[in-house]
Amino acid sequence: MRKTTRRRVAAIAVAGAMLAAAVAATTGPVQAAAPNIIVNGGFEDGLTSWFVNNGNATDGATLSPTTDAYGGSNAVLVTNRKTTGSGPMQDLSGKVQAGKTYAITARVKYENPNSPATKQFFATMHYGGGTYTNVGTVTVARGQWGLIQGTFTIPAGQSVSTARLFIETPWTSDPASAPDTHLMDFKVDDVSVAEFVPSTTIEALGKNPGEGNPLISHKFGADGNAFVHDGRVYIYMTNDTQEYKPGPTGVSSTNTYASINTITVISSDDLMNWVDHGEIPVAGSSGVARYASNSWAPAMESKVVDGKEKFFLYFANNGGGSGVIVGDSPVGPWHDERGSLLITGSTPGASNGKNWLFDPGVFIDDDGQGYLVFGGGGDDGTRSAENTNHPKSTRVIKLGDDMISTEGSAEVIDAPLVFEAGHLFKRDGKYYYSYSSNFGFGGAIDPNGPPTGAIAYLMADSPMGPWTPETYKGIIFKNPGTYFGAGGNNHQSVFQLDGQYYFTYHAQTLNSRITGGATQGFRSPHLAKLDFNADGTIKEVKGDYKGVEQIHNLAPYRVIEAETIAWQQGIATKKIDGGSEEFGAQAPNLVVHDIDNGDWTSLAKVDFGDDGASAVTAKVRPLATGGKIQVRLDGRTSPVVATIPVDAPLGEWTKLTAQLDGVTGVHDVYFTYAGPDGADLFEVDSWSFEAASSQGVDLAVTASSRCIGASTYVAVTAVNNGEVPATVELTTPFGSKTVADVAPGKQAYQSFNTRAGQIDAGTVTVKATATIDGKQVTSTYNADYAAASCR
Ligand SMILES: [Ca+2]
Ligand SMILES: [Ca+2]
Ligand SMILES: [Ca+2]
Repeated sequence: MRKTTRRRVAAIAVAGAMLAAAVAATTGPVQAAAPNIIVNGGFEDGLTSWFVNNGNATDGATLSPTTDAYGGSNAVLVTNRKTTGSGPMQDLSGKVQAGKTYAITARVKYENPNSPATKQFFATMHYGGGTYTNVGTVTVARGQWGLIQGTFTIPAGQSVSTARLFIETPWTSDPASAPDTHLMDFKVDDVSVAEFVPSTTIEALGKNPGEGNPLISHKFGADGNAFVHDGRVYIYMTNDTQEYKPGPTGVSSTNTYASINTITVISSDDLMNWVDHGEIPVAGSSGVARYASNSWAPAMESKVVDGKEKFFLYFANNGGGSGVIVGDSPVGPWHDERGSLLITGSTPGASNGKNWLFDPGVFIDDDGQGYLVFGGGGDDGTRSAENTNHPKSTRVIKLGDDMISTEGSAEVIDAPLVFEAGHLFKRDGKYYYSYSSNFGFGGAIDPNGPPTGAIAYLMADSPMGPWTPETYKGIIFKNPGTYFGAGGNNHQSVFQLDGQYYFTYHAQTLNSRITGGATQGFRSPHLAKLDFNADGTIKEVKGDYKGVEQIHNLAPYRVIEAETIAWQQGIATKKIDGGSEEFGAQAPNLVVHDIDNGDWTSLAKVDFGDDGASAVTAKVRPLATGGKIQVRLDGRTSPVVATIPVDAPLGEWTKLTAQLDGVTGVHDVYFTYAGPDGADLFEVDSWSFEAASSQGVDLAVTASSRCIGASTYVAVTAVNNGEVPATVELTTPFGSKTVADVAPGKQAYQSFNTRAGQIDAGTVTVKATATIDGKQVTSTYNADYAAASCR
């Protein structure tokens, strides 16, 4: 099996030949797996493929094997150096290509007691002639192995016919004048050069424990539109993550929105723990609406049509039009019922020839009539005050009963300084049209209207308005730049949950935390409470990281998708085949992946009750040996209350359980992931907890191993010592069996054929469920069996 590399690389700026390279302080992205192109990088084959750099006539040194290795049992020792460039070299001609980016790592150590306490080392590429480029570096303490790291892109026009890599110390013209400083002996081990394949996994802590904003920190999501269904709020967002392409320094190119053709969905019923439902493929050749090329700024409503509740997801096909797809549930499956865009330039009243036909906002009134607001832009190039303050670029139109057609003509909304992000809602018989103001079209901005890039609103007595400048009531939310430094566009929605109104907005907060301040247009969803004055006007919202309060505790005694996350660091999510155990067979199911040693996820305010939890179960797919899940309460460095060893067959989904003792009351639960460094440890699909009970199901469980012929068997016996019948599930590594209605005093028994002549000692798990005093109670027992050999 080929060993793959997977490591964090430090960002490195490479300067000219033999000059000190400046190393940036930021942590670069984790690189995805790619093979090492260095031969014998660990010197386990002695000096094979290595020689002394001979780029200059004066270079010279002696290479010899040493058993003082960083890895394995050998390394290389460099002695008798004549120049600072005299170090071990390998020829990469024909292996590296111009224009490609590579990651380099190597271990280096020097021990000369007369040398400085620290010393810088370089990995350097020599492309022939005088072209030397430092591609990785470290400053290492004397006597310790240091890690040379770097990423480098070979310039597009660079000849690589004599590409060579070597390890050296910083150049100086007269090294012999201070040989202990410049020409010390050193050792090198574990040299690796691999093509750099950037990972889009976000490594930064993007959402601080205890805080509510941004709602998610493992991906982006813009233009959030909230939709409440069955006590749960779903937020549909422009999938900015499609444009996120971090380079070797961990910084992405700017978000142009051009490639965005999916909509990302999250949901929560408590406003702190958010479930990732993945991406809806809306536009493009593999989208539901193949006639569209983009899916920006979604909006969602549901309505019973022909006796069946349907879910209508509207989207902007860039600035040119708007479409709608139809779902069977808030998370699909999705259908194209129309076959063409809903709003185009030929929609009656929609276009004035200069406005955008995007940003659909859907609203259904109490009488079942649907409305769509849309539109934006409208700069006519005149730089006039009239065009700036009254571009009249947005519209409202009635929807047909089917919600996928329009009725009549679109009416102009004359909202002061309007630009985009129209959203319509109703409260106490009043209708509200909120929108983002523009950033100036060149004319003087009317001080009686909103400031630029803010969320402003109008109030009227009908969904159709008329929406005149006289209905303008002020602003709800200033530009996000006011609160978070990074500004940009502004987008909002309003929803009601448990009697409270909330306001969604977006801000480039995760983007800014990834880069340490700079932003490239990647937006994240935020929430705030929305309060009203007695006259129905809106109290201004202020942006913050604190967000909103969790509105109720999380119930643990059930399946909880592992893609339910309050706070996390270092993980990513992906969709897998099959439905969701928690949300149903038709709902998409995601798993947490890219789990490295030190990564973690968490659930906020889990209520274990007075009797507490007796066990925690993870549905996992092991990818490496030696991984484990540690469960902690109230902090990611708090004491471990349970450990789930993830030792099961690699690549197979399996449920693993650990017992919990004395976990009662309400706690934030942290799952911290541990295992060997550099390995992709496992994936997690779901969690579940089992309630302890003062009235548990009373079982006596025993397990044993024995031989029948040449095969080993594991036998499990569970005697029901309780007073009511119990359903008993016997689980071993060799299979499981469920016995229903085991009467008091009776037993469940199964002998499992291991189909092996020899087995190691192990543990069986027995789960019993019974109804005690009208309450369903589940108890879990473990029992050990001995190793056996029947050969
Ligand atoms: Ca070695
Ligand atoms: Ca990770
Ligand atoms: Ca899942």
